[in-house]
Amino acid sequence: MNRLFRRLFRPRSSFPAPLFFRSVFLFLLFAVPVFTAAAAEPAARLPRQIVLTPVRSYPHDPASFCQGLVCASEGDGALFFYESAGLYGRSAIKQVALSGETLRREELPRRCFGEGAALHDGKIYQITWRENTCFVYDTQTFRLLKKLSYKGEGWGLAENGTELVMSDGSDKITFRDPETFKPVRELRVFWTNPKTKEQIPIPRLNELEWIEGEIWANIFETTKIARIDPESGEVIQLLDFARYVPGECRGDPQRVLNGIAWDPAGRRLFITGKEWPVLYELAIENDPLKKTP
Ligand SMILES: [Ca+2]
Repeated sequence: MNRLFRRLFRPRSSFPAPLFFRSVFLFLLFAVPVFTAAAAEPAARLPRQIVLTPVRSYPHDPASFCQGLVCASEGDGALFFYESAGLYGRSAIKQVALSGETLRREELPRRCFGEGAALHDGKIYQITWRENTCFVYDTQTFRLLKKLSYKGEGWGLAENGTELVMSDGSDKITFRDPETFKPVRELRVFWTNPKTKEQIPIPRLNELEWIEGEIWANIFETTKIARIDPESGEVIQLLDFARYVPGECRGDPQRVLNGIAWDPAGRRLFITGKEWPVLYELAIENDPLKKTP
């Protein structure tokens, strides 16, 4: 290749090929591979309308006031969860097996109300409702590494690979620096009325999950999860989980849907709720990224 470049960029007098052929060669050399690479990119996004199907259910501790749920896996690939539990005097960060068994548990101070949790760079981040504190733990030992502070309420937490993504009960999503917890940017979440094109704010965003380049947020005291475009804030789809609310929790304003976790390797969605006795695994029926065996 070096010889080829030297020949191409030799002084004109010693290069016999006309300028036209040199231009064509350069186009083929640089532009074509770029176009080919772009064309070979897999579809990175889920369809605008996805369909979810239940796969199976697992036990969930009915004493756990689930405020945040995130998937993780052992070295052997076995999946488990980190779960943040809320309420004053009952808040904790937990490692929970798929069977529902609590494998590890660290209590929060009694003055703290646990909220969303996320994993980033081998650490668990757990925010609190009105205590303006994010606890950061080592994933292996649950040792408290540091405490970060922020203004306002803490509701849901997720991460997008480089930033933490946080809700505060309004229609606002805040992207934060994982080192300092300082806000990087904000997003307002809205739904566009298809008839009037009016943009309607969607408040009470709660537990979050980052799924295939989208923010998924459950809307407090409803059975709905919004799929949100993280660039514009527009709601792509509202998914309704009313059929999954356990009989004993129906009509109870406390025991609502409030746990969303995504397993990117198995492409599995897990949902549960506050003091729900069950956790569901669901699959995306029309998932373009799911490899068929
Ligand atoms: Ca989550």
